[in-house]
Amino acid sequence: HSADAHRTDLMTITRYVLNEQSKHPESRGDFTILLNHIVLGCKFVCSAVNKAGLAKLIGLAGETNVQGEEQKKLDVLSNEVFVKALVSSGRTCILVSEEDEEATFVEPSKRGKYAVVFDPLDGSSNIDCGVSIGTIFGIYMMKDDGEPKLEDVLQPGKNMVAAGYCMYGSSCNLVLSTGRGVNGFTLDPSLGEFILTHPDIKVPKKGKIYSVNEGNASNWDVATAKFVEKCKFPKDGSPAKSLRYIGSMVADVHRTLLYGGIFLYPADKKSPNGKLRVLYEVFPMSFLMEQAGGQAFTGKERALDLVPKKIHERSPIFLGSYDDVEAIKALYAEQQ
Ligand code: AHM
Ligand code: MG
Repeated sequence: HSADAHRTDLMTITRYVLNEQSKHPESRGDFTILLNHIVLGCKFVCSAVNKAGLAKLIGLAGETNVQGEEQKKLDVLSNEVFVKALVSSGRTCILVSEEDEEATFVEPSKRGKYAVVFDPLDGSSNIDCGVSIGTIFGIYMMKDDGEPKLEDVLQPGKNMVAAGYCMYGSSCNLVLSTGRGVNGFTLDPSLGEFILTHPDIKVPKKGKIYSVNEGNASNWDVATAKFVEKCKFPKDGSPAKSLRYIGSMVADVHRTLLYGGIFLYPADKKSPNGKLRVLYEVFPMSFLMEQAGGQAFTGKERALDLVPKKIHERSPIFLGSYDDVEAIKALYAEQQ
């Protein structure tokens, strides 16, 4: 009968977070409310992404609607939905989005104690060919009750109280950590609810896959080049690793979490700080990877120790299975 129980006792993401919170009497449901607004944003983007191909086919995209407005691009639309949902939650003070040059300071009457950093639609160059894309988010607690300042979001990743992503793929998957492990939820479209399908995700200690844009190889530093060489031509008798690279961070990290291995976006001569953004790409994914038992390294330090100076700062990143990240750390140590 346990299989029956599994199907009828649905652990929704709201129920899960409420359960978590009841262990912490000091939190008064504010986090649950904030998360519900993030979840709403994810459901909206999921539905918009699913319709995108069709809209294009029947000639909606780029055309004007009844109000005479041009159809908004999906990433712009997603950003607006997230900003409005987060502000109206009444639980946020500062928002940093990849889409907005400046941080958004929430007006005093709608302020709460959280700061949210997010990339509303990462990998948007993949939309037109139907490849998985996603939303990435991280949540900080404001440092104090005073006026919100940019410093409140320029905190190291280890100070995040929660982080997660939602992947819009063959199914819609939301992966979340509130600092006590990682859990995966899948959207049941008929219920409109995220149901716990991947409890307590642990990344395998060592993986068989490496994931990197090898087109940049001629510009890599010595440690990265040596590492990838070892993946292909291991000298210790272990089998060569497989290469998988989607070019959509959420999808590449999701696979790494579930199957193990390593995801790299290293520095190169053309981009000395790599490509990915610290606050809303590197930090949330590093937070999840550590919470799942893996590691995240910048080439210099533990990724979550980095203290960003600017909201759109970039950093090289190596994250994934514990042993695989250990190997790249050793190669960087050799270069010292
Ligand atoms: P974007 O924020 O402009 O969509 O770029 C971020 C994406 C990530 O999803 C992905 O990991 C990376 O860019 C791929 O970059 P590249 O095409 O250089 O390999
Ligand atoms: Mg992005």
